[in-house]
Amino acid sequence: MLDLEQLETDILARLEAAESEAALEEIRIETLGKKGSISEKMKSLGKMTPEERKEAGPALNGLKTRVGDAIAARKDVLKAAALDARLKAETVDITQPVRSGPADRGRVHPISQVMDELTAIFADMGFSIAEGPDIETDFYNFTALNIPDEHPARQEHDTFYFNEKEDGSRMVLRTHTSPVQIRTMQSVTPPIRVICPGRTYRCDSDQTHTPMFHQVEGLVIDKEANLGNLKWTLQEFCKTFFEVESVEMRFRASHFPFTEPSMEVDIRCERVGNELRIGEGDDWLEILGCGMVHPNVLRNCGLDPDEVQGFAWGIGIDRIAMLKYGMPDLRAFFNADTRWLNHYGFRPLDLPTLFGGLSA
Ligand code: 2U9
Repeated sequence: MLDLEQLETDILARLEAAESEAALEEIRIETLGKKGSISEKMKSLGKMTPEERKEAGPALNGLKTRVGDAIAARKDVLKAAALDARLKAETVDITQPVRSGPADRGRVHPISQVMDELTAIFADMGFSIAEGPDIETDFYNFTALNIPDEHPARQEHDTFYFNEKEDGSRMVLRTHTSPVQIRTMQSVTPPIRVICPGRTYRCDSDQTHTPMFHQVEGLVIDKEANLGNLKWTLQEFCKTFFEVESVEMRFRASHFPFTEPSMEVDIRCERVGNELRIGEGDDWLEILGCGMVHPNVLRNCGLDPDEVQGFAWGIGIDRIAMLKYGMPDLRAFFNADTRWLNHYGFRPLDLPTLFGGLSA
C-alpha cells in the first residue's frame, strides 16, 4: 500500500502547486480520467484475490474520493483568488469627476426658457395652457376675431397665405395665437383662464422682425372679469417675470379689432450703458397689448355678451426674452449657432419654478 500513499502525496502536492483551472483539469485527467493513474489501479482490482481486493478496494476508493475532493477544493481557492484579483483591478475611483453627458452639454434655447417661465407664472395664478395648429382657417385667424373680409388689419398682418382650395378658401399661417383662444371659447364653458404660447408668422423681416416669431396670449372670461383684474394680472406677471419688487405700468389707449377698449402697455425702465433696468428710471418701454374682449368676438364663439365678459392680452415672447436676457439681435435667435446657444442658453435641468427661482 505504500505506493498508494506515495501516489496520494504526489497528487496532493501537484494540486497544491497548480495555479490555474486548466492545470487542475490536466491533473484530474491524469489521475481520475479513463486512463488516469488511479483509474488504472481500479482496473487491477479484478485480477486480485478476494483477500487482496478486500484491502485494496476501500483504499483505492478512499484515494479516489480524497483526490476528487482536493481538486474541487483547489478549484474553489483558485476561483476566489481570480475574483479577488478582478475586483482589485476593477476598483472605481469615486474621487474622479463625473464624465459630462448630454444633460450637461446641451442648452435650452432662451425662447423655450421664457416659455417655461411664462407657463410657471400663469399656472401659479390658476391659468391653463392651450395650444393649437400653426396652419389655420381664415375664420379662426380673422373672421371670428372681428376682422371681416377687406378689413385693413388683414393687410397689416402681412399674412402668409396657402394656395386657394377648390372652394376658393385659403388656409393661412396664423398671424397670432388668438385662434387658440377662439377654439377654447368654443369648447370650454366659462369661467375660462387660459394662456396660449406658440409660433406665429408674418411676412416681415428686419432687425426687429422675423417671419416666424413667438407670442403668448392670455384670455379670461367670466361673469364680471374687468379692467381692474386685467391690470392686476399684468402687473403681477411683469413683477414675477422681470424678477423685481415693483413695476410701474402705463396703459395707453389703442385700437385692436378684437378688443374694446384696447390698450398698449409700457413699463418704466432705465438704460444704463448696455444694461436695461426694469421698474426704475425715466424711460418707458412698450411690452404688450391688451383690452376687454370685443362683444362681437364673444358672439362669434357662441357666448352671450350680456352674460359673460372678459379680457385678453398679447405679448411678443422673443422681445421680452431679449429685454430680460440682454440679447441685442433678434435674428441670432434662429441662426442655430451653438456658440450663441452656449452663451445665452440655459442648463436643461435648471427648470424655472416660482419657488426655486425663474432664471436662477
Ligand atoms: C381673443 C380676444 C382677444 C389678444 C391681444 C394684443 C392685444 C396685442 C401684440 C403684442 C405684441 C402682438 O406679438 S405682438 O406683436 N398683441 O397687442 N393681443 S389684445 O386679444 C385677444 C385674443 C383672443 C379671443
